[in-house]
Amino acid sequence: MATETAILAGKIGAAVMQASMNKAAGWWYSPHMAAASRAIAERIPLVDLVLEVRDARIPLTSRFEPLKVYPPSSRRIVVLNKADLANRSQLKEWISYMEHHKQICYGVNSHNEKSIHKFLNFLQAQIRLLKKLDYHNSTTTVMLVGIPNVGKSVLVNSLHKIGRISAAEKGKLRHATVSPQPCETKDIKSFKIASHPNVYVLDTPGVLPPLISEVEVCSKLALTGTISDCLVDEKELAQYFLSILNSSEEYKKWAELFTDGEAEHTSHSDLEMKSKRRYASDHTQAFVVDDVRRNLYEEASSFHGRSADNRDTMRLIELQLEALFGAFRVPRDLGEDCCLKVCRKLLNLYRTGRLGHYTLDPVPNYSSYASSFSIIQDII
Ligand SMILES: Nc1nc2c(ncn2[C@@H]2O[C@H](COP(=O)(O)OP(=O)(O)OP(=O)(O)O)[C@@H](O)[C@H]2O)c(=O)[nH]1
Ligand SMILES: [Mg+2]
Repeated sequence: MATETAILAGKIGAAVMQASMNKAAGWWYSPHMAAASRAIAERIPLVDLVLEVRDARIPLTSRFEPLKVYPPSSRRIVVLNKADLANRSQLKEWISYMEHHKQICYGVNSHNEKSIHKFLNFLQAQIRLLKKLDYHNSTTTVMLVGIPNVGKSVLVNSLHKIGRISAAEKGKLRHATVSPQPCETKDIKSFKIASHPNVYVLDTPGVLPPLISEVEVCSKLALTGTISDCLVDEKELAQYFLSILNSSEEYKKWAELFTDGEAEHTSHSDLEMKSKRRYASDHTQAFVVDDVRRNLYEEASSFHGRSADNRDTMRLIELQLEALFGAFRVPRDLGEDCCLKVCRKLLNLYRTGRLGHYTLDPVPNYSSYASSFSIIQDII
């Protein structure tokens, strides 16, 4: 990890750890989370299949601690959700790594119908294998577990929608509550995803470990949105993202979009100009995203500082944040608030996949880990 990335991760991680120790504030391991944890533990031995939903960007950091005591088995599937946000080749490597260690693993994008269709077929094949001769006469219960905000409820909704349609169920479509904020689901709820034979999935509240002792784990959870932004300094979080972006290859892919600044100077139709004026403050508009990419690319590629010098790389990050005021059309007269606005918009674009695909957990080296059972147990 580059030095400035490590320094920022350390600062953010320390703030999260501090907040996690202040139990009275209720930010961490709230009473509802403790109750959910007990309810999930009671149900694990009773359900047919457990889907451990993890965030594909952090396949290791987002593991669900309570499952650590169970060895890999055909009753447990690790689902790497938000596959659309992760680096594609590293996702493949992570899946091979898990399979190499006998852990069933599947990458999915819960917002994509085709991906859900494939996953549903895979799930039913696993259930058939599990139930064998009993398959046609039995009802199957599948429980989704995981840390907050990994997409359990979106996955449940998508499976319920597609499963219900393909099973020609006439019942009313139900919805699990979904939110970009963590800790939205408060109760365990059941949804039907197949008929003849019946398959039900249980959506559960996200549960974090009562204590996390590694700062890097905390900072990755904060960046991916697993824990609330109010626990950390959002400017530091935005800087942390920029340090990851600058040390990756992702921004270099934007070069072809902006050859010789053409994108800026091409003439636009009246309609286009009107639309640009109307939606100027909406940072999710394609033309704003393009401006953001161009500014980040131009600052990073024209920067002549020493990448090994922490002060130089922090200067680049400051230049990029400065340039983003214009790209996001944020006026500078709001003082501290305008900087916060820029940082929030930047984090939102990163978290919705508009600024590249990053896998923050490196895939372990097969050979060096193969002999260490305790380390593999920690990962799987
Ligand atoms: N890009 C992308 N976003 C996703 C995907 N799945 C979920 N999300 C987004 O992630 C956020 C959290 O989704 P939820 O389904 O509420 O997460 P959860 O695990 O149920 O969260 P808790 O109930 O708080 O534990 C929402 O903004 C979703 O739109 C996915 O596959 N890809
Ligand atoms: Mg939920």
